[in-house]
Amino acid sequence: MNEDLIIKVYESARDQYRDLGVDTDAAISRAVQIPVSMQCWQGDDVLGFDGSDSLNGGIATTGNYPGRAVDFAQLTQDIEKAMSLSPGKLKLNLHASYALKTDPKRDRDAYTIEDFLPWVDWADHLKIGLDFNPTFFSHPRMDGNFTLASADADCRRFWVEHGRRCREIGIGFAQKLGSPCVINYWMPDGYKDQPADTARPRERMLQSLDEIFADKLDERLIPCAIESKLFGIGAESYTVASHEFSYGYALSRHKLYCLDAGHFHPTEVISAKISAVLQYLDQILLHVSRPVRWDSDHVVVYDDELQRTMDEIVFNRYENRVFIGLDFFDASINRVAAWVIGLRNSRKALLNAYLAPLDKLRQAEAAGDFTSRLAWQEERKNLPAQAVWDYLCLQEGAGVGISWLEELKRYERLVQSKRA
Ligand code: RNT
Ligand code: ZN
Repeated sequence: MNEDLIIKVYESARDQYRDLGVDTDAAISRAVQIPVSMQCWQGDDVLGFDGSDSLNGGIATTGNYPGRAVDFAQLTQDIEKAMSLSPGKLKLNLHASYALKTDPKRDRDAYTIEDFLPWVDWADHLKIGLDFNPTFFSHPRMDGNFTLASADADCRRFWVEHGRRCREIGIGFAQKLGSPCVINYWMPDGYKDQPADTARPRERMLQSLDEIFADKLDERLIPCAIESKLFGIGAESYTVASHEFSYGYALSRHKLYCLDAGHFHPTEVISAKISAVLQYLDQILLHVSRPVRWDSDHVVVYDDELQRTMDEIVFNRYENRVFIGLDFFDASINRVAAWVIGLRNSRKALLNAYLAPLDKLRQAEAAGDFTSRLAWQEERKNLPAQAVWDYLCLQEGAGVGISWLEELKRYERLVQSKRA
């Protein structure tokens, strides 16, 4: 589509929305301002750079599409490519396993910001913030699937120290980049079969987390979240940091709760939980993902649940209380395209939330006119949001329509396919 046509189509959409009381220009400027944190781990199948050659801890990447990024230069090149095709404000979400160790003998219990300086310089250069995650998986110091809840005191000490280091590193990121660094704690600890003792591991987990968070650091710079999970591969029967455990921890310790879309029973959805937990918590973190039959971490598509999730944030004015992070890893398609598709869909759903005829919906509801509410909800689905989206992409220089795909194919040919 040529530029003139995009603008013409946009102007007609703008008029249509105006008749419904929706300001499309305002919707665009709000939608592009919301930071979406892009997961670094989509680019290399969650392997990281600090020594592991296989992924464990109850998660798995499937597929063997060629062109996986294997080092800092390749991964940042891929991230930049994906970012250039994804409109709106972005952050990069880094895992501690992506350390570029200045001393090869240094282990995760001794990492400092020195081990991440190339990332900081890179982020600074791109003018984006960094979020962070301690990596409690893919490491020889794990005790089976256990880390912070291990019965082995030495093992626990190692992982507590890792968790503490990551808070300090996060403070450094926030200060150097002038943007808060959200830190997410996800621990895979759990059992394949039903344990005889479900309580003691949780007592140890709680104690370890309390030790990690004992130092009084400025949590406005490093909002810290605990991510719950229902089960992992090889930990199907019991997960220490379950929903009740993690939510309770966040509530009682003034932490954030991280809701991952794939970490609940298959008929549960995180969109239904946001306004409930925010009655009690100041802020939460989302891991926007897509479970297909299980916690499969499929690429985020533009489906009803994604829209409902973004609606919840926007309709309730939770923009400053909900941090949005993406969490999927797919190795069966071009990995950079996977990012672009997930990022574009997330932003498109945010835009569409701002384009909803919310006044009409809420007025109908307040009047008890549920007929009109349903009629408007259905009408909304076919309003010309695509025209507004195309215009947003044009303004942001992020590729209109599917033109990004051609650019991506070129990148695959010239860059990714040349990798060993
Ligand atoms: C695992 C959790 C966790 C990870 C990332 C890599 O089930 O969702 O968030 O996916 O930390
Ligand atoms: Zn997650």
